[in-house]
Amino acid sequence: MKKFAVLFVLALCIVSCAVAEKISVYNWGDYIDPETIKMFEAETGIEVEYMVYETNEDMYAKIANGKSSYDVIFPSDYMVERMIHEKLVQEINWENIPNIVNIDSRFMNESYDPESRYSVPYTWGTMGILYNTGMVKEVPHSWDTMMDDTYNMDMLMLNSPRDTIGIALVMCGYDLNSTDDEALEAAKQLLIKQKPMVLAYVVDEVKDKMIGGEASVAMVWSGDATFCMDESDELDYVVPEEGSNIFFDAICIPSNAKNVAGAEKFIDFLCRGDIAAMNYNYVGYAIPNTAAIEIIGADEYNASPVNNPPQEVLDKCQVFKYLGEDTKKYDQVWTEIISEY
Ligand code: SPD
Repeated sequence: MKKFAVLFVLALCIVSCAVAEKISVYNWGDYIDPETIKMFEAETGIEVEYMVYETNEDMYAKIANGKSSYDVIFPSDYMVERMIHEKLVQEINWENIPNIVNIDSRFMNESYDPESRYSVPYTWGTMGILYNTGMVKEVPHSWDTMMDDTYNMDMLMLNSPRDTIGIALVMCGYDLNSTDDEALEAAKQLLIKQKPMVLAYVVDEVKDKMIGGEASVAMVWSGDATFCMDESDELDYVVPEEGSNIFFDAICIPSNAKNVAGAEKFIDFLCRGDIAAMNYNYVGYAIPNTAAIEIIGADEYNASPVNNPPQEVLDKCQVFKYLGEDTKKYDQVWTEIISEY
């Protein structure tokens, strides 16, 4: 009888150990269809511990201080480059990601990961202005709109240092990736001058605010514009003529991940055509997944000018680069903008 009880406890332990596999996923807010997480858990038995961040810099700070361990993260281009440089992400074993065949080869080997050793393409997009057609005096074809006092306390800016400083540099006539002191000082002064006109610095809240008609114009990422435009016929999106940022968001496995095999299964799952199509329909961002685009229907997918900007728009867009030690200059400028009145 005693022997039976011991065996029973042992069996229980084996069962509970078998269901206890877990992965920890750290992603941008509103960047996955929650239903896909449930599907992954049901299909694999792996529990997903899911946490969100608002900016690359928030995510980086958590990973770089070494106190938190995640199995899957979603950095953008320049942040992938930085994390490779600082050995914070590990090489991907492509044998364990067979669904990588679904990713359009044009999105592989990008400059931030030239041999595609560390990152799996997830989404891409542009930065531009989302505007309420009933509340603006004209289509905001220029970034100067964001300095126009007609929109005093009626404009939203991104609470994201690299994006906002990058666009201010463009507005001052400098390169989006400039590290020149004079250029950064000009960008800082512009943003300080703009500050009293800004209703709020936001990230994910931009959607509720624009859909709710709380502001006329907002600096946004294209996928969020798509989401908002699906919800409101009053909203439209433009990439200003001075040029802008084109970004590529990727999936990586941090160097200190605890469950690499689980992370690989999750990443492979996200590369499946049906899953990427569900995520496209939910988050609104352009995707590099050809199998998903086939499921969505190429005509329907390509009909969106927001997610498929014409070549002349793309030609004016630049990718953010990792700036090495000069990143500190951006941190300093951002602190001064946010604290200055
Ligand atoms: N709501 C999540 C949005 C994520 C967008 N990433 C954009 C990165 C631009 N550098």
